Amino acid sequence: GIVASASHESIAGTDQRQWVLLRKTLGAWVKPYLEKNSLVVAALNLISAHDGSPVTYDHVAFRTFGVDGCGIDSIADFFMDFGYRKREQLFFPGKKLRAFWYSPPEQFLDVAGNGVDGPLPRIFVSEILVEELSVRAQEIIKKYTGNAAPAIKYPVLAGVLNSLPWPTPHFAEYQQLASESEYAAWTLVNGYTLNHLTVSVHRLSKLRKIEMLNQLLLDHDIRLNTEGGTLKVSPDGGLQQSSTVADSASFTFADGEVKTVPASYLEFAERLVLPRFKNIPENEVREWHRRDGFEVGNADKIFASTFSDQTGVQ
Ligand code: OOG
Ligand code: NI
Repeated sequence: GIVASASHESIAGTDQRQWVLLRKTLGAWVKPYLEKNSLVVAALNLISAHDGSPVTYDHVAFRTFGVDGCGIDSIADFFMDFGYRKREQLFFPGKKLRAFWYSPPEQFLDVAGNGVDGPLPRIFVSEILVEELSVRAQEIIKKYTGNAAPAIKYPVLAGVLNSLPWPTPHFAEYQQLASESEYAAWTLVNGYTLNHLTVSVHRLSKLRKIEMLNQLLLDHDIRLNTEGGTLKVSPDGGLQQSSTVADSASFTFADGEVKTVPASYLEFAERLVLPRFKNIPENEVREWHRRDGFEVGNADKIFASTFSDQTGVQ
């Protein structure tokens, strides 16, 4: 009796610590992202100033190279170990990309709290299909992914400490990659840093409709990604997304060249109540009553948030 209950208690205790560590890790990932991306901070401050509700996150996203153990699983394993569940694959043949999304432990879908202390975000991880790129691009990528040891065993550390897991690249290689895939070029100089955070729009109060939020941002000169139109709407209408254009950062390449490269961006997602739950009173609607998941057609356009024709930085 005593032994059994003691061991049961200690398991429950371990469980608690697990969620604290997960939240602190997410918080540590957000910190350098906010330090590097002043446009994101400006957008978040604007939202806070115009809306009384806590700002919470729908999802966070990462980019990876699908080769040498540096792909989707390198980052997803951490979240799976901490209770996340692997969900659908999304495929982008034109961009030579694929992605998976991961859902958080269900008990944390609707908890109260601000930022990473609120509802746990979904995780979206993509990878570039390296073997489908040109021989030259593959050579460049593999030169770095092949030299990512020992850091590649600890991608979470590289991410939260904002430190590239591979050697500093040369500018000519970066340029060469960018001419073939701006996604690959971004990943080469940003590694496991957060690609974007996404504000959960329907959990806001005054700004809980995404068209109102977009207008507020535009009125304050915060530029939004216009690829395929500012508002991205899934065919079923239930998932509506928009995003800022990426910030830029100064990067010192291995050959000493200092250049401006794209950094990260902020996204916004409104999930509408599913048709079968449309009669539920508004104050009883929970996250699981809403459109879940992602949408290839939306995502395809959101990727462009870091591309030069959106950022205006060559
Ligand atoms: C991810 C773009 C897709 C979404 O929510 O569909 C996306 C990226 O830019 O790496 O974020
Ligand atoms: Ni996203």
